[in-house]
Amino acid sequence: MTELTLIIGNKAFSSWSMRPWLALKHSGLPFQEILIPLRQPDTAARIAEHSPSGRVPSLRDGDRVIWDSLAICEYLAEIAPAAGLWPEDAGARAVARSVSAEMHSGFVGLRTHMSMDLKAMRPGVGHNPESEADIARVLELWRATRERFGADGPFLFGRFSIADAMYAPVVTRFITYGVEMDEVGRAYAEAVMSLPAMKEWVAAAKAEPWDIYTDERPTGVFVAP
Ligand SMILES: N[C@@H](CCC(=O)N[C@@H](CS)C(=O)NCC(=O)O)C(=O)O
Repeated sequence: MTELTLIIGNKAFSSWSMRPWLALKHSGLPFQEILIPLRQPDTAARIAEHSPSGRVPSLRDGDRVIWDSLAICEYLAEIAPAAGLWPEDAGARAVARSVSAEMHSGFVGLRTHMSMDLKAMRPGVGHNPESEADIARVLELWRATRERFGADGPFLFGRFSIADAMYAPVVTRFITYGVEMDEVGRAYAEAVMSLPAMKEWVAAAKAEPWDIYTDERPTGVFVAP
């Protein structure tokens, strides 16, 4: 088996990179990572060496290059079937794929007004009708999946799945921007933040030297509840 290499952006800011990294950690497959800091003079040239889309994340497996977060997660589910990255039950798996695709293609209000930032707390910033509508939908989605599929563990489909990897950066956004969550949301956020892989990613993010978002002044340093 060839060694996998995941090419990612800054851990503090690249939410798309966090998702397959968490899935890869969960798979147990050994991998190397190459971190390319975003918004630097050589960023585009460096990403172009690894990703035909000019975006990270990208995964290299021998002569295969897989780009785009969800495609990478799907690939990992195929090469590491024992990791159970999708729920076993076909019905649950279909819903897990639906909520993952919904995250991947939607929630523009949330992504635009509440960018992931694992270095800062900005309670109150970014709250507007678009982001609030997305927040309501996310909380409803978490409640519905937990209620229907969550009996076997604290994650959306019980045990950790790609759906949780997709929503992990939403959890950190809710913390950074002081989003009020219901009880189900708070418990789910705690489960995600308690994952050893998540702790490792957040610690590395906080130690990074780069700052990207200088326009809004943080009111504190990111701390998971
Ligand atoms: N749909 C893509 C989105 C990837 C994306 O937008 N990545 C950003 C970083 S989070 C990027 O590479 N931006 C290029 C740049 O900032 O130069 C995915 O799911 O992987």
